[in-house]
Amino acid sequence: MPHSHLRRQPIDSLATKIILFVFVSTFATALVVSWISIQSTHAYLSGMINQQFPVTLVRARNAVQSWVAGSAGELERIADSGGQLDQAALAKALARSARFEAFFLLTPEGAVRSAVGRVGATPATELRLDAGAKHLGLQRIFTSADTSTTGYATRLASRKQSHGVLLGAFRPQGIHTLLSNLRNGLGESVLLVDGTGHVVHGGGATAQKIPLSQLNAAGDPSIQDYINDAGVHVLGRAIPLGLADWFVVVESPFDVAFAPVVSVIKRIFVIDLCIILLFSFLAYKVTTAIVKPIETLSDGARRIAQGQFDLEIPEPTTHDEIGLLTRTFNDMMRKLRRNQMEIEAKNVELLDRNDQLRQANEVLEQLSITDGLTKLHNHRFFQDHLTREIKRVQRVNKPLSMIIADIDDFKALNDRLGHAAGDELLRRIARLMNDSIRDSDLLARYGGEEFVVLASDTDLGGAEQLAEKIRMAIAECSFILDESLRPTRTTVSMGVAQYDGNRKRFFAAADRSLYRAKAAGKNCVVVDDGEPG
Ligand code: GH3
Ligand code: MG
Ligand code: MG
Repeated sequence: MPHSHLRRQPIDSLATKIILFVFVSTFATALVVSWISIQSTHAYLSGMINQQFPVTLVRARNAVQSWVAGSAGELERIADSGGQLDQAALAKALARSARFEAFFLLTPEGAVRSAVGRVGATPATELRLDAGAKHLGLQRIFTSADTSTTGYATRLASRKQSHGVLLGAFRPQGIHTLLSNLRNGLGESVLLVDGTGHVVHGGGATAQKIPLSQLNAAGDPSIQDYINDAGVHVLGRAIPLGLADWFVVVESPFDVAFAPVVSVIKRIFVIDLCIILLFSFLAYKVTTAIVKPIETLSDGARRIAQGQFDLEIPEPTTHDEIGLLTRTFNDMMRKLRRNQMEIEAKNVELLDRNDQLRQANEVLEQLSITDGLTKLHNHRFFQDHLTREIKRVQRVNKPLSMIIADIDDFKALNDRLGHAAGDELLRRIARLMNDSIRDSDLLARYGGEEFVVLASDTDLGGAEQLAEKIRMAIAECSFILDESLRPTRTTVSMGVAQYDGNRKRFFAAADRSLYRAKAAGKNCVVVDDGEPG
């Protein structure tokens, strides 16, 4: 089963870094593009407003001026009609007029003498009735407490019958329609305001008063933005009307004028969000496609490091770098596995060989210290053992004795019964002697038909007793050595000596004693008396 669990990504993993990088770069790009788009939309709209407002203003001024001029002409004709300008004549004229909704006959001081038309309209108390001027021009007329319209006044100075002022009040709808028609679709209103900033005709405006001082600050005719007295944030611009001290103002709510920018911002935000999410998702997909095989590989590498060679990573069908890497990895793994198996097999073989060698060594070592015929320790082992025993007895201060035994007339027995019988006798005597000694004693074949016993912790007397015991055991035994089944008897001579601190003297003393035993007629034990020769 391939190992393909998806582990939680650590924060500093390659995948997180790539996704974060894509996210940040997409976000930054979107931010820059959005900023540029918003800026250019804003610039475009500002340009349009900057271009449009003056055009609208000039058109409005011209329209108002020509409308006023037309109205003045009409009023002039009424004034110059020749007849008595009484109530009836005014009513007749009003019925024919499309521009006026009321006529007032005023005293030269401005007091209303008579009026026809719309009831409730009253001339403003502050009518501008410049002395000496025939045309008194545009006037403000209140139609109720807080609404006003415009009128035009002309002096009837030359007429005896109606000495005073003729004031005509415009139909508000007339100017209103005029101003409304000038709008350009930027949500703007075209207003007519008097010199104090009061809105006389508002083409759809809600404001009552315009901050004229701000609009004309330092004679700057550029577009201003301000909060009007209806509490609306507006963009506005004013130019003098050229009649009285009035102004034409164009005003557009900020929200309406820049609605396209807001809509662009909204759309851009949604698009940005989609782009960022899409790219982040793609980055996640791509990263997973790259990082997952790498993770699987690194997992494999980690397992190799732990000594596991039994895994095979599923190879991708693609021929890209990852595919190549995976295939190479699996090749490497297979080779490692093969090598590992070879090494293990060789190791088993080696262990086996080692075992054999160890056994052979043990046998060899045993052989090197054993006499092949009697299976007793050999001369060489005896010498080594003696060295150890000397050291030990010196340390513990105990006696150490040696018995050398030599079979009597062995040559004759050999000659009589044959070499094989001689060998058998050697084996039987070895066994007999071995049965006579203690575990702590060492019996060895010293050479030819000679044996040696190293009796530990035994003094000369003890060794003599042991020698005597051995001698008697052999002397009393009859041996059957060949097919003739004839019992044969034999004897041994023995020399006994005790270690006195000198190894050479130790041997010499034992040897000497044996020689004496032979000289004394054999089959006897001679104990070293310390006398040389
Ligand atoms: P003595 O009583 O004085 O010891 O006389 P001996 O004949 O025993 O002594 P000698 O030293 O003259 O003879 C020893 C003989 O032991 C000579 C040799 O043929 C025989 N011999 C030595 N080693 C072996 C052996 O391994 N097997 C056999 N069968 N004979 C051996
Ligand atoms: Mg001998
Ligand atoms: Mg002998």
